[in-house]
Amino acid sequence: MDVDNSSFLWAPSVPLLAIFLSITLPKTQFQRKPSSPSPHTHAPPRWYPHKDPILGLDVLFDIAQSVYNHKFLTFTADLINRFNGTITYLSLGRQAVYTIDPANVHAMLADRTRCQDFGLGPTRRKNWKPLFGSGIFNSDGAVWKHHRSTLRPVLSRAGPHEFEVFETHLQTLMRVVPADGSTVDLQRIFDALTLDVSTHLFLGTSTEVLPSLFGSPGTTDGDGNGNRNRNGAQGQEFAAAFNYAQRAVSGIDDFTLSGLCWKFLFGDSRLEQSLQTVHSFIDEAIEQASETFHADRADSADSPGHQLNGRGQVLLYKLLNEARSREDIKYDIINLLAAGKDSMTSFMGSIWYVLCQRPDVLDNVRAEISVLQGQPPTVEQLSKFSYLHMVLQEVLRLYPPVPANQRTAEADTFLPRGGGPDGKSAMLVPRGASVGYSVYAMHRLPEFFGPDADEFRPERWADVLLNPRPKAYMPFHAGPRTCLGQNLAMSLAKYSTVRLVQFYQSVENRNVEPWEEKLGLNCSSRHGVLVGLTASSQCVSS
Ligand code: HEM
Ligand SMILES: *[C@@H]1O[C@H](CO)[C@@H](O)[C@H](O)[C@H]1NC(C)=O
Ligand SMILES: CC(=O)N[C@H]1CO[C@H](CO)[C@@H](O)[C@@H]1O
Repeated sequence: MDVDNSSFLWAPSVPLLAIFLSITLPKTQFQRKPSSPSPHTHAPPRWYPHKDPILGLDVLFDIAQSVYNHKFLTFTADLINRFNGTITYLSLGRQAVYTIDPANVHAMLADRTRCQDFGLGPTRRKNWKPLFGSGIFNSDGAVWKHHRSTLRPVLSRAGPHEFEVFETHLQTLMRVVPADGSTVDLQRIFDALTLDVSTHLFLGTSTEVLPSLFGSPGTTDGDGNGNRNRNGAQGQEFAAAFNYAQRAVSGIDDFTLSGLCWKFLFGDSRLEQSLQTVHSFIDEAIEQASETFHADRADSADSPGHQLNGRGQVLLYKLLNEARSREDIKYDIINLLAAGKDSMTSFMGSIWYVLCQRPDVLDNVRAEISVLQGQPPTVEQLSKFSYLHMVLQEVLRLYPPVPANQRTAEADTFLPRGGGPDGKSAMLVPRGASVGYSVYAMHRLPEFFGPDADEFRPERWADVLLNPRPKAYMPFHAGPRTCLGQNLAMSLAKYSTVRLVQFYQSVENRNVEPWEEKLGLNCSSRHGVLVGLTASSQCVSS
């Protein structure tokens, strides 16, 4: 399942590298004159002092090296900081921008008049198409708007139904994961857990990958309606195919010599196969659900009020209820699974990476949730744990699951900073230029978070100064494309943190290496999150 181990050392980092180098750019003329002068005054961009003024290979080399050393995030942060937050540079001869200035990032993502000038870029739309279609993750303009407005209302806030699903899978976790003090990798466990939870929530049946990791049968009974349980081996096959397809469409392995040779000689037959596995898994789920859905419809014609037999909570049924095409529904589901799974794994992994090394923080959480006396929290109770909330905000600050991202200018436009000799004036951004941004770096800016910005200190969120939140804080990014799963993500993270603290009396740190980035589709810990768990006597499941 873990393809990363076999790949060339810096291969997983390539999406971010591509972002920095804007390899995904369409043809952009170097220092192209803007076609329509804007009413604002702009200084010329402040250029990186390239040693190679034609292609900018000097930057390429430095970045490749930082990626090789798993220091891309800190390297770019330091570099851009030296240039007052924004730099214009050459990426294989094309003009590109990199910024960690919150004013620029807000203008690009959230400014009403500006954000429409920036899109995902044509190459991403093309490369991602085989897996994501023209889903929410891979479309701009009217198509994106259509997906966004359909998905927003059906991705409801987490309520009692979602909590019940979380609980089911956390019970499984507690049942199958060794709690005798032996070392386990929580990141791997969370990777399985988040897939099991999201398939359960979105499809109504869970992949049950987590128990099969430990050679244990699943316990949930699918949709409880006699439909075939899509668990165990089939779930694992889907998980492996989905992971591989995500990597392949993102082009990660194209940057390794072995990957390229392989593709040249044999084509990517594994991608074809993976895509087929993913698509048929989802197709089958939709097929089953729609049969049940129509049966329910027929029933409820006889007895109104009995609609959907309670399955109305499942996202897939809600989408069927909207009478959308199967194709549309399939891509919505695939896009949602991709959006939620890796980012959630990263988030939960980071929470425990911190907790196992900070007994003081863990003790405070334990004290706060002791009112529950080992019982699962209700929606209401969970929302009241303010210390827990601060801990999670602080984890998202120092370890943002989506640490860097990119947009492409789709028109000649401008950004408020990056021009003039000191980089502090507005500057033109020509059509086709890519603009990369690092949330990781923004989250560590002392101007916004104080001189101890690099430290994990949840209490900072209680300071009035940081209330309302600083402009530089955007773990879910900002503007019209801001994360749609934010509420669900926070609820699942909080709920599972509470339950795991209750389940385990001690969580011993077994990480020996310092934290290093593992960049892939999202950012996680390269060495995993290693802990030794000891079950609590208070809260053992029956
Ligand atoms: C801690 C966990 C998560 C983090 C940090 C996160 C972060 C993000 C970020 C930064 C974006 C914006 C990407 C961009 O602007 O290019 C995004 C988009 C999105 N996220 Fe999340 N996400 C998380 C969990 C989830 C979950 C659980 C779901 C699904 C239920 C989800 C669904 C989405 C969707 C659908 C979009 C696309 C929105 C659009 O383009 O209009 N996310 N997420
Ligand atoms: C950053 O800004 C300061 C003051 O505005 C200026 O003196 C300095 O030269 C700038 N640094 C760079 C690298 O442009
Ligand atoms: C490189 C990267 O960060 N990839 C994705 C991680 O997950 C989020 C959504 O949760 C996507 O928006 C990113 O594109």
